[in-house]
Amino acid sequence: MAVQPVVYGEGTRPPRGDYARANDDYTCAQDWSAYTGQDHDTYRRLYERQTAQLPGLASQAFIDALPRLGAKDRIPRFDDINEQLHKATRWELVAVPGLIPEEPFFSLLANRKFPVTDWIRKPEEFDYIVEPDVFHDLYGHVPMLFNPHIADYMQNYGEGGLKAARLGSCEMLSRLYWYTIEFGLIREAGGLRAYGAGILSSAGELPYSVQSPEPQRRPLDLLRTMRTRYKIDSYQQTYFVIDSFEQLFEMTAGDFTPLYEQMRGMPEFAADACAS
Ligand code: HBI
Ligand code: FE
Repeated sequence: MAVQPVVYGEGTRPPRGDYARANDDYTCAQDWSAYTGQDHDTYRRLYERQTAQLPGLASQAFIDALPRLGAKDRIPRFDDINEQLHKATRWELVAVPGLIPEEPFFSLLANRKFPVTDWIRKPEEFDYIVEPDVFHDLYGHVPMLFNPHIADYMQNYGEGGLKAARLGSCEMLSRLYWYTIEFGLIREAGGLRAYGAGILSSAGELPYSVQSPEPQRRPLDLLRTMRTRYKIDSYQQTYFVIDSFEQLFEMTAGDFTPLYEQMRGMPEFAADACAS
């Protein structure tokens, strides 16, 4: 049965990936030989530009783990990264043709398999792309999977997602993912730093999220964060800050069912709302 692609955002764009080659669980093989010289050069240029600006902006845990991705001048083979990643936190990268529906996504996470989109943006998309490509998924997400607390938090998120799907609460839970794994900030000894993949893979949003006076920065709070809407195609107007990865893991380790019930009767917040 050919799996159906997922469209992102307002659903006007056809997805980029070739879903016909995906298995029933949406995974596919990373066809490394299909990458062109231009693809590898795009990855090299993205890697170089992003890495030059990490000091003082990216979480130290990210900076320390980044070399585990291996190749800097070409798109790495996922199997090469898996050797180290599995030893470190028992996670495994699997290739996917792009965004996949929530339940297959949650199932992969619940089994410590991280879906990595296997195509890369075109050179003309160097500065911005809406859908996650291999640079966003590999560079943005994978180094943090070497951190034991994030590794366990991501598996819990997958398990929690399967439960949320049964409870009709995926939208609230996806906001937690968005404001932590994608756009989370952390207070470290050196100051405020980014650990979210959407920030760490973006040349513009990395300095903006940590240094700009424009957005508001609030302590991560489940009831506030899961009721705060987000936009997928602009810099965030609100960032949520944690004090440590242990805090993130402990704060989210419990059963969310009562929280979903409690939030159903409460107002939501716009992405730029200042109210508490
Ligand atoms: N699919 N490949 C992929 N990568 C994601 O990060 C992803 C996804 N599907 C759904 C999704 N993220 C979010 O909606 C989660 O909150 C479920
Ligand atoms: Fe992502």
